[in-house]
Amino acid sequence: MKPVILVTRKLPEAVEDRLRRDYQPILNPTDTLYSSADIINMAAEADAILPCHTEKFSAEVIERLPARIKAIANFSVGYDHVDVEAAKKRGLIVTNTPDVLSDATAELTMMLMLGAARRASEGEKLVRTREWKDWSPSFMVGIQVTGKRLGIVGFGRVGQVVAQRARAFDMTIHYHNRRRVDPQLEGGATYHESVEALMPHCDFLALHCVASPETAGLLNKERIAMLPDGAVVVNASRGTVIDDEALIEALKSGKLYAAGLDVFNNEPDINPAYRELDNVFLMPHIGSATRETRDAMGFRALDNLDAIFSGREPGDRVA
Ligand code: 8YV
Repeated sequence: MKPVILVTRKLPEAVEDRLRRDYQPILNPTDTLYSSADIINMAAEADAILPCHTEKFSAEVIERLPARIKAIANFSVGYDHVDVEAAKKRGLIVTNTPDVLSDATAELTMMLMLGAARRASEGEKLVRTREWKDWSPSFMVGIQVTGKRLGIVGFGRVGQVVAQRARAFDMTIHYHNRRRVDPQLEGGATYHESVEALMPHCDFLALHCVASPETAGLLNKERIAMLPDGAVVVNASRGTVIDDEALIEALKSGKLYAAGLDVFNNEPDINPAYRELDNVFLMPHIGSATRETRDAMGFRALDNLDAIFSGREPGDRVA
């Protein structure tokens, strides 16, 4: 008997084809957003769950999952939506999909930097609403990305690709990471031992750290004050790493020139003040949203399931 996989969201065609070939998938063709109660009920028939970050697996949900569930094979690199300790306690295997979304997320980060610096939201709005009337030397003047200092918090897979892409813009790279990375992977980037030490070196600040209790509200009022005046902040990691009130205040006061945000606290019901600000470039959590990457994420999740159900250790085990 092929194992039964509960797939919580509609996945790319090629991924669902492979699921149908190798498993008995419970698919979600209408892409309905399931509640925790729905998932617990549907899991009664399943041997494993293939969820996205939109489904939360708290300790309570994990405790209520039927005993036959062996694994949660995430379609995401981030797994802050899963209580990993609770999963470990229950002997549940948890996997993620690293590597395959680093390029797409780095592209989006560059877009956030460029969009914020060059006032993309304002410009697009002007053209679409027919409010663009003329041109002058002072019209829509932004700031340049080329040659600036980029500070990266979290120099893992995505952070390192962002550094590579940013070097093509002649940016000088500074970073903070829990541990200094191998000098070969640094590519000449300067390591700072603390977030505080990094802040004064950031004309642009890109957040690429994992969401955890330690990084919640990492970019707060005190740290924003340590950034150079007129800095630009971009975030394509998780909304929780930013203290929204502090960021909004700094964008309003002019302490920060602009921000580019793809992720938010409480998505999609974000802090409404962001919508009122011209100097934020907003995207709806699409860092990995390319055809190539979404296929690769699905295949990576399936590689993990294949390993689990053939008694091998999955490549991307996080619990
Ligand atoms: C995905 C992400 O859109 O992989 C992640 O951690 O944030 C995004 O790339 C989403 O999580 C898919 O479940």
